[in-house]
Amino acid sequence: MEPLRIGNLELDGRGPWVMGVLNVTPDSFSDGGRFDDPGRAFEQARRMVAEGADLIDVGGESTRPASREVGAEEEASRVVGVIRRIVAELSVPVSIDTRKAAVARAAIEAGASLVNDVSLLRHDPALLGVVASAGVPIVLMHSRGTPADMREHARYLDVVAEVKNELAAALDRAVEAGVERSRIWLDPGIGFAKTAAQSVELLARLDELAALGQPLVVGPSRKSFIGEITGAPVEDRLGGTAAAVAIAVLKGAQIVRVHDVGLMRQAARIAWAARQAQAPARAQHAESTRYESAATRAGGAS
Ligand code: HH2
Repeated sequence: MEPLRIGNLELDGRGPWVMGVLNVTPDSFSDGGRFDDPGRAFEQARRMVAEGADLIDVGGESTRPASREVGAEEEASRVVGVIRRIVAELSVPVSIDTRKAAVARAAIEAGASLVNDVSLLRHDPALLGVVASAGVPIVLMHSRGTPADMREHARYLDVVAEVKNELAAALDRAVEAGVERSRIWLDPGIGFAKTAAQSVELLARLDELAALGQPLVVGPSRKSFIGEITGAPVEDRLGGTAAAVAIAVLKGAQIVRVHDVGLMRQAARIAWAARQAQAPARAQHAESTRYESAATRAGGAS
């Protein structure tokens, strides 16, 4: 796989990337209203960078179930100044979490170097053109329906196979529209049109999505599946988030999108180290299977 590039940074195999969440919104599910003032948003970005964030994902519209859609102008006005200041004062790449072409364009002009689309290209047909012509990477996150009705779409016979097929179709669309394959990252969309059981299954079988050959982003941070399984309220889901981050990285995620950067960076790094430690064992297993099948072909199956 080619190294991941964003702006002039490169993910060179040294470990998972941590994407710090910055919601400049009044109504996000876990931090709504905490950072909707530009000064407080910038301070939060600074804190996340100090804790080891590799990039900051700035969003100006909540997409939690049943959230209110925000107009492009209002959304852009929430994020543009904050992005400009982060890019100027903190040396960290910024991604823009938006479904809208106009917001993506304004954010890229302000210095964002990645577009994070939670609509899987369904919301705005002009988004791909903006991404392709700017030459920035894009995260294609799996979802169905809209934030208003996504709960009704959590119906799958095999959630992993269907998410994989829908991600593969979006990947093809992006490539056809002129986005370079190496600039496309995929995300199973934990909690988006997924029940708690489906979200957990996607984490547990994430390696099946790795077969698509693209970098994987996973965003389990503080989400409701953790509350449903553990009973913990949204302000007390650090342990559940850390476990989900560790599973995601062990199963093949390269980027984790989290609110609590310092703690989740530790969890991600331990899981990454464990994954590296498994690699020789996997290679050995592949080698022994090869010997076995050669022996079987030669008739020496004893
Ligand atoms: N989750 C949320 C928003 N954007 N992007 C990616 N790639 N993956 C995710 O899992 C993901 C995402 C929802 O979380 P949050 O931003 O904290 O909440 P809200 O949508 O209420 O602002």
